Amino acid sequence: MSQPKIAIVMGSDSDWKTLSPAKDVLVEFGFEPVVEVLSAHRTPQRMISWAEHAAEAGIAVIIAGAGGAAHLPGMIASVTSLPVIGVPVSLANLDGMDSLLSIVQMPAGVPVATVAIDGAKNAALLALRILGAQDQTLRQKLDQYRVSLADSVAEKNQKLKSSL
Ligand code: RP5
Repeated sequence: MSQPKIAIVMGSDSDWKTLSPAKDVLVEFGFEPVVEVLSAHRTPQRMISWAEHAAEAGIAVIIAGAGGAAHLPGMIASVTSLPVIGVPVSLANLDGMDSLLSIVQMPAGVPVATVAIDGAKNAALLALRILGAQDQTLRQKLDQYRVSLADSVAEKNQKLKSSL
C-alpha cells in the first residue's frame, strides 16, 4: 500500500514562512507533503475542487493555514470528510486573534482541529499522530520524539544549573 499523503495548504504564499515548519517536521518523519496555495475568497472554485478531490488523490490529512478572516480550513472541511487541521496565521493588525477565532469557532457538524496561532509544528505532529493511530512504525517514531523532548528538558536543566 502506498504511503498516505499529508497536504499543507494556505491562503497565500505569504503564509509559507509560518507553515514551513510543518513541512520540516513531516520531512523529518519521512513524509514529503503536498503543498498548495488555495484562497477561499480569491479562488473559491479551485479551493472547493481541490478539496473535493483530495481523498481520491491519496491525501489522508489536510493542514490548512490562513490569516485574517481565515475561512480556508472551515471551507475545506465542508466539502471533504478528511481530517482538517487549521493553523491560524498571525498578521500585522490583530496578532492572529482574528485568524484563531475564525478557525477555531466552527459550528457543530464540520470540525476543524485548531492548533495555536502560528502553530504549524504541532499541526504536523498532530497529522502524524492521526496517521500513527493505524501505523505502529510511525507511532514508535512519535514515541521516540517524545522521549527526545524529555531528554532536551534534562539538558536544559543541567545547562541552567551549571550556569548558576
Ligand atoms: C489570507 O490573507 C492569507 O491566508 C494570508 O494570511 C492573508 C494575506 O494574504 P496576501 O495579501 O499576503 O496574499 O487570505
